[in-house]
Amino acid sequence: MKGKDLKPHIGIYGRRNNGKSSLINLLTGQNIAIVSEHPGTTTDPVKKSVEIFGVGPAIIIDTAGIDDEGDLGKLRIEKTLQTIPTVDTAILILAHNTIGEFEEALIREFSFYDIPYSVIHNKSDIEQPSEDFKKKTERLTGKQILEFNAVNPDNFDELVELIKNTIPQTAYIKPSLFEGIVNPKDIVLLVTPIDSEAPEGRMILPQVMAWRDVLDQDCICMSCKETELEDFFRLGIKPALVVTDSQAFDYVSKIVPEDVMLTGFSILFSKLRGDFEAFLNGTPHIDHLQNGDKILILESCTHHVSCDDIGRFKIPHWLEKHTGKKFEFDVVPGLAAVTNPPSDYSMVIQCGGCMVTRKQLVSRLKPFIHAGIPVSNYGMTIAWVNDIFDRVTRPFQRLYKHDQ
Ligand SMILES: Nc1nc2c(ncn2[C@@H]2O[C@H](COP(=O)(O)OP(=O)(O)OP(=O)(O)O)[C@@H](O)[C@H]2O)c(=O)[nH]1
Ligand SMILES: [Mg+2]
Repeated sequence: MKGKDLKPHIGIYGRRNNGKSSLINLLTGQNIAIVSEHPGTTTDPVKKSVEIFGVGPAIIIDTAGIDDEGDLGKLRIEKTLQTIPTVDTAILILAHNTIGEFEEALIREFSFYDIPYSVIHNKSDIEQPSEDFKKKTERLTGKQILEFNAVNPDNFDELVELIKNTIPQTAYIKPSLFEGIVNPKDIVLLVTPIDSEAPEGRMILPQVMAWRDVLDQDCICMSCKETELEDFFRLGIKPALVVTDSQAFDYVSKIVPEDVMLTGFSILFSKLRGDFEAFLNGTPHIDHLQNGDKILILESCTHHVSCDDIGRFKIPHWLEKHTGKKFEFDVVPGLAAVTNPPSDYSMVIQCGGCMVTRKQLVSRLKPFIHAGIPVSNYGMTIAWVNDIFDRVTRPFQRLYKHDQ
């Protein structure tokens, strides 16, 4: 996982002119965001990697006012709302004793996506929060407000403390790939094909990350190409687990003895990428799909050509070949919004998600899981159409309940 994933993502929300951008400048001690007395200064969401006093490195997202007006305003509000699933924590900025339907809409989104948030009454130097307002806010949010002013604050430390306390630990913790699957001193064999797409002189990031994680578990890491796999097993060494590139599943599974656990890099990485249990339970639905069913392919990057090929061509082809049926496919790239309602789809297949955070993937799939639509990912789908799903998910049985 890249370093940026370990920085908490903090989103700032509220009506126009409430002081969202001012707060960002104050927190970072820099003139990062444009501030003006004209409502509607910030138009598109602005994402910045920053260092926040007392909090540390973070990604902060400034947004357009949630009460923006007109056609363009509506589009801006939509953009603002779309950032919510991508943040680890949110700050709701109120001012002028005002809380109403705009804030209620935000609060609904926060709770749907399980985003912790804090509530600040800014511009308290102009207008102090009234008792009625405090009560109403507490009723709607279940929280006490922090009285604040971003121009001349006398309780900056309280603000920092509040933000620190609303960042969940999961925003920092790097989950382990192998924890719970192997025991200390186990031997783990990584099967790493070196084909024409492999970079010159080095291994690719998932392989390096896996190697490092094996060592972190106090295990022994070994590695070979698929072409030396048979030679490896002639050595008489019995690994506790073999991890292979998913593209070589078919070949590798025939060589690795049945009593040796086998899985794929893409399956392993789905532990870090999205709701593993939902993928585990959703994938077998492939065999219940009907002719003409609509399948949504969710990509998370916009530029990775080789992934593009897997999601747009290979997976649709394999699914139709495996089931002998014809489906309709919708592909949504990047973190773009899905315009159709979840119920339009019979199944959702998510890419590996190497470009986004776990939280972003979990949030993206949440509306579908909520609507009872089965979800899978590339790795598990590839395993299913190769009739190897049960075997390559077996190593995870200790960790997750399996419905099937
Ligand atoms: N008196 C006072 N003025 C403030 C405070 N916070 C911000 N302002 C002023 O309010 C105006 C709006 O501040 P911004 O930070 O641009 O507000 P915003 O929420 O980002 O506004 P939009 O980008 O238009 O949605 C600016 O003139 C700020 O200087 C405060 O706590 N007290
Ligand atoms: Mg602004």
